[in-house]
Amino acid sequence: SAGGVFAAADLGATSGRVMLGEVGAGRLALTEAHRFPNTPVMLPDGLRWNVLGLFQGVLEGLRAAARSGPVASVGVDTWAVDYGLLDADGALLGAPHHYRDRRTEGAAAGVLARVGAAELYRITGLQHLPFNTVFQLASAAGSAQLAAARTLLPMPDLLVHWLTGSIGAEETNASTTGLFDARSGVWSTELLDGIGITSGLLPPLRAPGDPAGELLPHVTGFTGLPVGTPVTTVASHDTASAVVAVPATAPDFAYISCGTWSLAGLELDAPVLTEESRAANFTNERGIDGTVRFLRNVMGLWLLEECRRTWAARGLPVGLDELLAQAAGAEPFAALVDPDAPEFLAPGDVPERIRAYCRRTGQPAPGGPGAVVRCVLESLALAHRRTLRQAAELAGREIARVHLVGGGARNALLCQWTADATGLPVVAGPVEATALGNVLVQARAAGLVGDRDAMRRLVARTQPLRHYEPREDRAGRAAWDTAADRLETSPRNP
Ligand code: LRH
Repeated sequence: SAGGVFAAADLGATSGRVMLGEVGAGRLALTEAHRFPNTPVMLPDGLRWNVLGLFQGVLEGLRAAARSGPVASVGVDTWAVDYGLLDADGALLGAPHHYRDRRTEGAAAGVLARVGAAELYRITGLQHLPFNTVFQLASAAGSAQLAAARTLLPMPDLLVHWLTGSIGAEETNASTTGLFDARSGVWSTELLDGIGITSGLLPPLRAPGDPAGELLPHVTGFTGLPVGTPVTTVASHDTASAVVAVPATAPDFAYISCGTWSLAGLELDAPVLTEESRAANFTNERGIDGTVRFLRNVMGLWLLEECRRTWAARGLPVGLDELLAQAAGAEPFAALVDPDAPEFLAPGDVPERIRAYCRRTGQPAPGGPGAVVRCVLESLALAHRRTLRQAAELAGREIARVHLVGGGARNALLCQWTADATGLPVVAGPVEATALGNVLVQARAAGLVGDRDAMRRLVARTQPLRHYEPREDRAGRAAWDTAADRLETSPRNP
């Protein structure tokens, strides 16, 4: 029967993994070949990705994959916006910076002075995040590194380059750089000229499904995969891959790709580039088949992860089940924060930053882990509510159900509270949406699955999903409405 196994290398902010996806008629099954931690490293000049360690993890994953049987092709996705620079010999110029590095603080101002925020949005349709590639490049302006750079490779494309020798930039990820034209789907030469970046720095674009070359001889040698094993371009922005695997069976859905970030929004046919959309800081990132991921970044489970890291360093228990049980028992709506407040972006003592936020806004500061976790999860659920309501309004669409995919689908409290806060049913799962989306695009290129709807139906039929209904009682609903109003009207920095 027609079928195949596809290897998905998926690098996330906390771990990388190589997953194996078996695809056949009505079948889609995922197994983990290898998982490895992703720990950024602080150097005197900033926070860096350990990109060599990550590449080695991918190679080890592919070796494990080869041991388990034939692999039809390989695909790579990672988080967006970060990149490596190659010199004229094709060598990597230093370890890539992590987008949470503080070097971009204030860097946007120079770009905005030259191009103007409205103009930038008109071209790129991109939400303003201080770490967008365009602002990272601005913060490096005048550096010896940038002067020596001949090619910029976004993270997934850098890894594909090391696997195959090929040079290209995949378009879903390119759309997050702030250098890409949201309407025409190509690099914006107008913008590059405006901010003084030579267009030669940016490699040719390629689309999900395009071939990306074959594994280099030393890669096949190390991994044991056969010579000629192809690498397929996938939706290499992890969020784009996750959206591919949203198990929607009807068009009126919203999604929340919930992991380190909560990426909450809609799939559209065309970008929304209105002034209202810009003011609400919505983004028009590219999905597969020319679709638009109209969404907003919500700070996401990063807040909880940083709390756990802080508490673990003090020897406190940080088991997720235990923390969620404590949160469930803590006082409801005691303190609420805007998860997108800039002070939560950089790594650090998030529990203390939350307490400082609460003191500043006249709220009781949550003391123990249960109260802090309750504050984080209620605040995230309210941010999900605000973001999805805005998305529907800005795009002129109705939402009938919310698909929450990614690691957050394991967090039953967050799923239930998202249902309660939005007043919409939440379908939670799959947890491994990104790896599934990576696999599905490869399988489609191999002719094993059909269009977007067919891919989604396959996910819906084969993956375990959990359903959360919003609570119906009047008092319960009113409590969320009141909490939402409280957060909307309370100034972050009185
Ligand atoms: C999620 C993600 C998100 C980007 C951020 C940098 O992993 O790719 O879509 O905004 O990382």
